[in-house]
Amino acid sequence: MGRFWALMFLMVPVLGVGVFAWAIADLYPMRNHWLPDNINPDGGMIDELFMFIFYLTGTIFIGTGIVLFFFIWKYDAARNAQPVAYSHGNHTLEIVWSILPAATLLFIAIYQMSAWANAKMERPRIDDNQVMPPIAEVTGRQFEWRIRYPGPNGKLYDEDDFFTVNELHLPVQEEVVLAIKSQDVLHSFFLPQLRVKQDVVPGMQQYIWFKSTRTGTYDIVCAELCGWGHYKMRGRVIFEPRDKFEQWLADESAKQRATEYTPASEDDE
Ligand SMILES: [Cu+2]
Repeated sequence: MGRFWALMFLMVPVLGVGVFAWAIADLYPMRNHWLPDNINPDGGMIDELFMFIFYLTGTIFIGTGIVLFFFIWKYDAARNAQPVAYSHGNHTLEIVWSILPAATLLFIAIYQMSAWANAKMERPRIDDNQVMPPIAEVTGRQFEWRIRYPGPNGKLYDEDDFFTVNELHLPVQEEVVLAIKSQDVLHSFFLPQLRVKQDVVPGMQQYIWFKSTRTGTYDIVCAELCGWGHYKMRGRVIFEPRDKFEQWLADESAKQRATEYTPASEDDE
């Protein structure tokens, strides 16, 4: 019976690796289950890092799966008359299995530093070496993304700002900065096709930046379980050429101004 369970344990790495290989090969019925198209020039670095860690952990997973199988197979109680013996440990072995993971983690920490700096520390700068101001502000709240745009005066955070919900318009082929924050709980602002993901922490003002090389409509997803309606906290990001983007800004702002304006009736006087 013990050998049956040994084979069952072996199924975990076999099926686990099989499913991943199937998805990477993009075969039916696992079409489009692997990474979506990358439309950010800086996203390649993130993908490389992702694949490196994926293959590293994958190899360790396969190795430990095989070792586990071997021990369950070999030391099946039904086939071993000798009772279990306990050892008091092996110092050399303990040092080896402490140093190896520590060195691996240290290596990953150093290896990913430039990707981290690029994505999270070095905010793009404009001509006079000032940090690039945000083009819009995104606020996560249960359960939507509320987006604030500067109105006709081009300045964010004043009375002519206007708002959209779950619809983020941005210019294509240029670096953009977004201010992001949360109104209530932890959310995570995730743009899968741009390889951008940032936790949104209540009480913190954060900035993210990226560039799209492709026009079109892509997903905005919340990647942090934030309550019962987490599943529906999704939006669209629409990349369009600069002139179309500016046209949209003007139209949307005018539209919202028109609905906001309620003339005072003479009876109120
Ligand atoms: Cu959320």
